[in-house]
Amino acid sequence: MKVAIVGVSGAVGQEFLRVLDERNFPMDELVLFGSSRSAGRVYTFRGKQITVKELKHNDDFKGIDVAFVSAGGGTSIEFAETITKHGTVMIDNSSAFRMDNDVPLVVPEVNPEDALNRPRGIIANPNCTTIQMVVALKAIEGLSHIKRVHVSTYQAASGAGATAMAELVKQYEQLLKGEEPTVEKFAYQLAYNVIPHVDVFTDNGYTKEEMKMYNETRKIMHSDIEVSATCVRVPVMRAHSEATWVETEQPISVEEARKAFAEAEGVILQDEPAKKDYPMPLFIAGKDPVYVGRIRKDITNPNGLTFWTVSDQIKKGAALNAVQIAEYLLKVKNIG
Ligand code: 11C
Repeated sequence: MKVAIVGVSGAVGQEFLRVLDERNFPMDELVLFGSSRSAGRVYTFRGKQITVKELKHNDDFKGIDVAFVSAGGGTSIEFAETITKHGTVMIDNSSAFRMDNDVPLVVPEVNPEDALNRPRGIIANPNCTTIQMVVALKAIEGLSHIKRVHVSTYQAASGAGATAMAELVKQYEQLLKGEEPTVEKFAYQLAYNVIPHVDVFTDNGYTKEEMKMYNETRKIMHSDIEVSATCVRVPVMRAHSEATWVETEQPISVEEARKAFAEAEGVILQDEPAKKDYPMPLFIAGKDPVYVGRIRKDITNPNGLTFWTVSDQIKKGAALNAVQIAEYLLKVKNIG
């Protein structure tokens, strides 16, 4: 196995290094790519020093089995042909190809087989808020078809990248010193604030992030499910949280839901509110699963159930999900 990471210097790129190592991903060689700015940097992987190559339109991907790409949509679009033309499977973290009919959009706990049908050699990794939601929804869908979801997200700074995380830290430091905070990555100061605005607004009043949750969920779940989202940026470093209300065809009891979550792949049930035990981003940053708690009947709807999820945005929301896709392809002997 020969593996590449494209965009290795970014927050997700760095997480790819950690996740591949942590999971003992089988490989003979790792090749790192970046922009002209990060070319020449050296990263250590499994005790070996690897120099970042500049991503260029050449034959550098010849012989590479799988490329984990996280360098923004523009780079993905520009380099997809260069990356895939010799048979490399491109697992793309950007939103560039997610809704294309000939590109599968995959969460291994939900629709792994979709990864096998990839006419363009590209598999898209969904948006981080969608990933954690569909992992949880899969458990409920197994009990009764989900007709409708309302979801409100509490998204960490990490979703906007490493520089945004640094900006949040800097804002607190500046405010403590009585200085004017730097505001570059977010619409407003995020420290001591929440911002109901992630990505750009679309014509229907929802943001692109909110519409991704609508469209991507339907594609991944192969479902007519309706999703109405409000996406909010909160001053948290790297795990996203979501408050979710689902309406199912048949009523589901809290006990049934708890059992389904406890047995679901990729889910940890953390739901003992009387003991103040529920998932929180502070304690879940750096962890793999999607944590589910605060499960209760929706008092406004007999077919409604509501719960709270938290998952690390850079891990399950990005790098880990992509590596799990590659692990699935290896398991079914589809690559390597
Ligand atoms: C955020 N969810 O938290 C975004 C980041 O479509 O891959 C990921 C955007 C995407 O800002």
